[in-house]
Amino acid sequence: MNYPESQLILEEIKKANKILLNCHRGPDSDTVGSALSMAEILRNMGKEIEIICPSNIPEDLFFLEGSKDIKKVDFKTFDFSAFDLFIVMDSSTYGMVANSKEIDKPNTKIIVIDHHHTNEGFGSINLIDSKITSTSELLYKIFFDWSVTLNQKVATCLLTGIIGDTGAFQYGGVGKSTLLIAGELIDLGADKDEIIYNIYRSINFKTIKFWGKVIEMMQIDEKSHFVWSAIPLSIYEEYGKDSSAKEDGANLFFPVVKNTDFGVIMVETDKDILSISFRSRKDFDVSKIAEEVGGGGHKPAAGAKVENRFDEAVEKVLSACRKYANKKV
Ligand SMILES: [Mn+2]
Repeated sequence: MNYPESQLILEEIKKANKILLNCHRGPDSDTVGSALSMAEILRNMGKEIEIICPSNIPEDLFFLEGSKDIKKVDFKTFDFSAFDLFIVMDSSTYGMVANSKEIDKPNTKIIVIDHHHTNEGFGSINLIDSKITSTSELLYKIFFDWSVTLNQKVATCLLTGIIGDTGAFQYGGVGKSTLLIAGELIDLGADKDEIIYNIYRSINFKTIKFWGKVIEMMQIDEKSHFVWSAIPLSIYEEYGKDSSAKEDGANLFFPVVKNTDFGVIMVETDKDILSISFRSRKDFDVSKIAEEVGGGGHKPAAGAKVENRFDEAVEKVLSACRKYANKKV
């Protein structure tokens, strides 16, 4: 048994008929892989499942079966009453689930399964393991506790989540356990090459050009040892408004610059809404800065959303960066 909570969660699932699952705002491979694998396991148990998300699913994940059926909903108006249970995965706050801090949790019973160390434990059962590199890896361990068989579809979704959240096994925290689980998933039929091809080698030309702009506008703060780039809405729109361009660009260019501790990319994704990704180069904990501006995440990678006029929001983020950079957290 990996986790005592596994059984408690299974008991709640057995009691429920209609179960709701989520993908968090700005969905990534881990949240989509988690939701789709859980959906498959629960459907095989005879449950009726719906997956909801406040944002569009990125096209590079459409190779995952069922990804196009994930419903984009407005959490303000969505009717939760038809569901017996809401399993929330890979989301550290309810704001990350609903895409707004202003929206209250529904009355439906919530189970939280996550790996963010900033998770607020907002469910009635919370299984949070912040030592695990991805929620998909955590689910592998839960499914093991449940003694369920993983088919090829489940294996593919879980490996996609693991590869996405570890940057193809690059990030700190990846060790024997993650690699052994990845090996098991490949044995179960997950196609590593297909996953890599879809996630890392299927980039829109316009997005590449957007990254060119991001790099051109990148600045280095030599005193506080970080790089940053702030992209206004006009440029984001000019280059096609690709919803995953910021996250992917953050992974590629912001944790790699010599003589820095971290990098920050800020993109105005809608008028006066600044979406921010922080990436650490080595041991620096960027989740502290993200929390300072109302976000959260992990030590090597974190994010936030600041609603303010573009230049004011950028200034707010930069001053938080300088505050923590000088503290040497
Ligand atoms: Mn994750």
